[in-house]
Amino acid sequence: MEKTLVLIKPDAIERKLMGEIISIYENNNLNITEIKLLKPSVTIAEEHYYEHRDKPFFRELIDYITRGKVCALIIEGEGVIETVRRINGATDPKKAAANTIRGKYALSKEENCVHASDSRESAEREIKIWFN
Ligand code: FUP
Repeated sequence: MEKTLVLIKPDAIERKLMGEIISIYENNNLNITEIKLLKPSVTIAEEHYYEHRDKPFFRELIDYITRGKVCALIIEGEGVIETVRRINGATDPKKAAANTIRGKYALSKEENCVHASDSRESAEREIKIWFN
């Protein structure tokens, strides 16, 4: 069965949106099979965002994701990688549809509430990082 790694990121936790965001996944009939709340270490954050290591925004991205608690979820189901990315919406809330999580709640393309794996390969890699 297909799995994806979702993160509810610090800006959303700080604004008490964790329950609301989890409800959105559940209301879409998705199955959450693992969940944990943690303050990520810099090591975990750097591993997670490895593909962005050479980008100009990398340090800020690591500071942001490690500044508070993150809720990590595994969601399972057929086609779940694509479904969750559709529910999350575009990276930049200015481009995200109004009925998506980022369209409703993201503050900016940096503080954009949620992460979800973008392929089976990244899901497998990211699940190992967050749930060893
Ligand atoms: P996504 O797959 O939608 O989470 O987006 P990306 O993999 O392109 O980007 C991952 C994270 O990098 C975003 F969630 C926020 C951050 N980012 C920035 O901080 N600045 C940018 O210009 C682009 C992305």
